Amino acid sequence: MYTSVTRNQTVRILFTISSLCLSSLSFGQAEKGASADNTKTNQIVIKDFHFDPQVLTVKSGEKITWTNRDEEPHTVVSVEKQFKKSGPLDTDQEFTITAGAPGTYTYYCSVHPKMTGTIVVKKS
Ligand SMILES: [Cu+2]
Repeated sequence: MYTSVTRNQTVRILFTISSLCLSSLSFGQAEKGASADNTKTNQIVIKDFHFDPQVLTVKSGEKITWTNRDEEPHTVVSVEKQFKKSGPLDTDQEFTITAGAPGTYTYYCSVHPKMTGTIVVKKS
């Protein structure tokens, strides 16, 4: 008898929790839709001598921000000088560009030229 009551309560609590989750989920989506201002920022993290993600696909006009999470300084330099290069980024320092014309942009770190990454810009 006691166990069945407890189980009923557990079911009710689980149901309450799941409906709370559902309502916060739909609220989050509504909020996201309201703040559609076309200035999406795409993040690239520099960690352990790697650009992550290695290949990033963005739309023309979007922002791209690199953040250095290494203790070493790194730079972001376009192989074909298609965008402005960064200065040496210290730990936790950021560098931001705005994606230009559609195309494929490869870049590297001038301090460690084996570090490379690619940005694919699509039409917005
Ligand atoms: Cu580097």
